[in-house]
Amino acid sequence: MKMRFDLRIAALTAAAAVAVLSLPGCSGRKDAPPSPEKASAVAGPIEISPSDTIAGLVSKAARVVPSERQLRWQALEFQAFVHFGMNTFTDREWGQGTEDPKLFNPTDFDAGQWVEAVRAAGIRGLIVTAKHHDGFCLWPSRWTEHSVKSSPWREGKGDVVGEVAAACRKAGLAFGVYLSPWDRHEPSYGDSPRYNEHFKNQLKELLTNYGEISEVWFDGACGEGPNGKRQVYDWAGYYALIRKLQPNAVISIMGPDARWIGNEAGVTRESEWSVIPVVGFDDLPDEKNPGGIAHLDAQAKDLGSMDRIEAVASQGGRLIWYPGQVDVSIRPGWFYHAAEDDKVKSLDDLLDIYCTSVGGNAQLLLNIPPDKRGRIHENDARRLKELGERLRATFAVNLAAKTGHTLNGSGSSTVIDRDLAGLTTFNVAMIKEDLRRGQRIEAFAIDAWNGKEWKEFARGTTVGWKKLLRFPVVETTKVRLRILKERGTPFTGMSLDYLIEPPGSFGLFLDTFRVETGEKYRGR
Ligand code: FUL
Repeated sequence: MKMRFDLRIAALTAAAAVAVLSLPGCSGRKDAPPSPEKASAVAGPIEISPSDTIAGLVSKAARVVPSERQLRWQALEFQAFVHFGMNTFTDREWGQGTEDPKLFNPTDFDAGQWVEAVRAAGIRGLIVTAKHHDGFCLWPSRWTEHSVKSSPWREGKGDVVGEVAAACRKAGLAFGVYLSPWDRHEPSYGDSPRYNEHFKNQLKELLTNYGEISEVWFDGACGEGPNGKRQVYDWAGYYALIRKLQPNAVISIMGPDARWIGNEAGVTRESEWSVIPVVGFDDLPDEKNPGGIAHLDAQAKDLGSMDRIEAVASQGGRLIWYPGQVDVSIRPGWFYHAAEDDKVKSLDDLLDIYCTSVGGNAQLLLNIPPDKRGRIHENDARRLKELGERLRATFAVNLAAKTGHTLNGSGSSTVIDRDLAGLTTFNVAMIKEDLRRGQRIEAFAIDAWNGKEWKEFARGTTVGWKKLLRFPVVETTKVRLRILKERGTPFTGMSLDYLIEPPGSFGLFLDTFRVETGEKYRGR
């Protein structure tokens, strides 16, 4: 049922691989210190090599920043994945491609209901499975008969992609598409050039007929076609088409903009880096390198530590901005199965997933599969509403806002003291880095003043887009954030003021439900 993880490792496109930068002052003799005045942020690969000093590598790592499209994508934080299609009607996870299109017949399809249900959870974008591995298209593609137009639904005049895109637009949600390159129906599959043309034709329809597409989600599954040959995908061609027709769209998983987190259980690493070292310079997935980016194992425990960066530098490679996306289903399966109606994840589980993904420097892509009616089932809709209410209640008031702070020191000794507005009670903390200045924090701790001395109540490693920490209730008048380890020595002149300006990048919150019930946090 689960896909082949080894094939899901992400890819870097030649299109995105802008000229590799060699920064003066950051390579050369082992003892040469990095040159702060020459350091500037780079939204693109930075070359690393055996001649880099340790300090030089740290300096380079601190300088890699996201592209504008990656930054916008990261700010979405929480998206819905919607698996809907032939499998919904056959009660399967993977179809064969031989299913009769007449089986596709939702009795009460309502894209507006999907959008309302996901918005209730605070979700800001939606990605629909326009075509899954069985090849059945949810839009009336002119390149195949295996689509909604051959189904009885709306007498073959319907367009799921069109209705969902319109509902998202109306509600202000970002809209993206999942398009499976693996197609078990299409006869040209396996005849590589012919299928690649077919696939690009379909991609073009999706990229031109449905307004702004925020994300194109590619899975890496690849099989043999009816001719017994293995399909060789034209990734470079797919990426070029997307960049041309939808330059703001993020290409995920088998793509250069966002990587798979490495599991489908909603778990992030304790240290989740967006600055990732990759070996070599040959980026596109091929037969020898189905994972895309050379030697990048999306499931590896360590993707971005300085040890890893050093190891990659010793072989020669690049540092890229490659943020993680957590795809996880609200139910055991990706598609709807009536037998799983009572297996919708609990609110606690969803909160844990939210805190460790959105609050763990990743984007959360929560799958919610509509049922045979074409509606999000009541049980899932109820859970989404509960989740949204809980998140809104918790994050409504930042108890650390509008209070004074002082900043002492810089680099690894940086301490930010913050006076609170009187005695304040909280059990959630939030820290954010300004990613336009890269991802730099390697370790931090937060202390509370107990009237006599500072007492540490939370600590963590990476921060990135957002770090959320949950802990037993703390009551204090003053907190301080200590940066224990930081990358980017060349930036010390600028200090860490980006952590507290603009307001909202440091937060303290009270999740009252946890106080009342004494609920235990089971995540990190
Ligand atoms: C996998 C697919 O094989 C699953 O069916 C599902 O779509 C998941 C999100 O990606 O690769």
